[in-house]
Amino acid sequence: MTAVTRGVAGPSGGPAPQPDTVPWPADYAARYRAAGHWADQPLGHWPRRWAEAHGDRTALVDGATRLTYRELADRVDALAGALREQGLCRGDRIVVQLPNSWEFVALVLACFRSGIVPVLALTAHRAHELAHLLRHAEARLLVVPDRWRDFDHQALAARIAAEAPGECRVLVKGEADPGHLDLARLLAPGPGTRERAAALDADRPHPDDVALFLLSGGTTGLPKLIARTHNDYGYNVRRSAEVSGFDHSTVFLAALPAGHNAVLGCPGILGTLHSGGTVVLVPSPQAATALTAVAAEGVTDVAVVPAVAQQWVAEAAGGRYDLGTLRLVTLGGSVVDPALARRVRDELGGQVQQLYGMAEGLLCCTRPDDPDALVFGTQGRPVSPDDELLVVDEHDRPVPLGSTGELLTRGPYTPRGYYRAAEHNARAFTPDGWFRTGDLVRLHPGGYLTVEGRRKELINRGGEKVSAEEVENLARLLVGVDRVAAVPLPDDRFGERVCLVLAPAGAAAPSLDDVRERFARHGVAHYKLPEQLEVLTELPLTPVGKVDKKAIRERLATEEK
Ligand code: OOB
Repeated sequence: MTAVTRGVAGPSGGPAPQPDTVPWPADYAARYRAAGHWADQPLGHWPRRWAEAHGDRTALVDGATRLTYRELADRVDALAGALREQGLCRGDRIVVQLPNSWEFVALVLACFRSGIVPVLALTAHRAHELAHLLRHAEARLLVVPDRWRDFDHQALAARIAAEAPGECRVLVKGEADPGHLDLARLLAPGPGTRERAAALDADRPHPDDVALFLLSGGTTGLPKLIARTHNDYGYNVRRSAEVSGFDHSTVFLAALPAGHNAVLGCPGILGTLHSGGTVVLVPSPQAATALTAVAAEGVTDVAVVPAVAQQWVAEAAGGRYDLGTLRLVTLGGSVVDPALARRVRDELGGQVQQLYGMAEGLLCCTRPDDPDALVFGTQGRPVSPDDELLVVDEHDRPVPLGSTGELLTRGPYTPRGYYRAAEHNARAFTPDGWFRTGDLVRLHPGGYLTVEGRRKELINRGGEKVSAEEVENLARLLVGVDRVAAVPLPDDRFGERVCLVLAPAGAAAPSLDDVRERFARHGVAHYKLPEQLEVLTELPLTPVGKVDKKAIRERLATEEK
């Protein structure tokens, strides 16, 4: 099993080994250290430090379970030690697929503490995605709930862990089957926890090591892994908490999946804990559940995608919930209609913050004291003074200020490449390290930006990103039609939905139900299943012979009218 390397240069004379990750160039790293962005501390010391500062305050609320900072730190130590005892080493990868729960938070922190690297999957993922993640990360452990929303995750995990290339065990939250590890047992502090914690202190990860892997929304076949280091993610968390005004009185509601960057660390769960506040975890963003939790726990801050905000506004109508404690409602992940953003402020209460970000790094947001024109009319400005933004045309030439172009970015928490993806990195990054976001934006005076569209081929379904290429590859494989295109179509509820376009060349076209059934049987996550099927005799082509998706979208749009 290879460890996650820091991309060091090869021995003199010999070819440099192919690094797993792409480091920041030394001059940039030096600058980020000198500016204090990179604290040069692994994140595993956080829970103990938080416990020293806020010991008896409530760190986490999950249903009837409430954990103080001290209890959280004890459980993190216990779990980190127990994972090491199971033979997991610093640099080993584990795939984590857990619903929002205090155990999820403790596990991520235990990974930071022990240098074991979590790959954050979604509970919606199924065999197709999980098998890929296990393979690509060469994971040694798959962490799942026993059952979740009527699905037997444990049985699926057993099957795909057995098919994984190396030895991969299964760790279960809930009732573990024989042969599987039991998360509750590993989390329980006991005799020996202290000694094991001391051993962890002696073998801490390096601050430039990978702390966690986030999944890219992805434009390619299968999700890429984004290696976030202790230094870079620590800054991401601290800085976003600072600009969002989080402090010890913050009560943050984690309603969207906690494995999403925005909920985990922008500032989200980690930013709240780092500020001494309280995190309330609910299993889903379902409006009644979430608003009940807001009222019951005195929630001050939430982060949601516009599609969820819309449901919350509808549910809150008539003043059914006491939402008077809300201070900041962060909207991000997909384009928000300014009219909805205003309704959020007027009907849920609190200030609105727009957040434009990506698992790849860059975060832009409006600030709590910004004037309405910026809060409702822009997606904010970068959180770090060292975020670099460049807006370019299709030939990578900078466009004039105020014109629309593709956003390229570099910065102290935007890694320079995906994990083990040299070929893709050559396309996704420029030779001098700019990440091509694929988003079309306009920059305004003062550094604020508006997102105008996108160049990349993905469908943004209520904040969940679906790669068009992935859907097309699946359609070719499972439907047996070569000429396919997946395009976004406008959707009232999710903003966009997945439309699959087929040109079956004489053969009979399958029905939408049939396609969905084949995708589901193949183990594809539900949110990627096509919601509309269009059959054409020919796919329109661009002058260079590529499928002309713009023409397809325009044609479908006129047909809808
Ligand atoms: C967040 O992260 P990802 O990695 O799921 O998706 C990133 C993409 C962006 O490139 C952009 O296309 C879109 O999602 N996006 C937005 C947006 N925020 C993200 N498009 C329009 N308006 C916005 N406010 O989605 C994410 C990660 C961290 C913080 C916030 C969002």
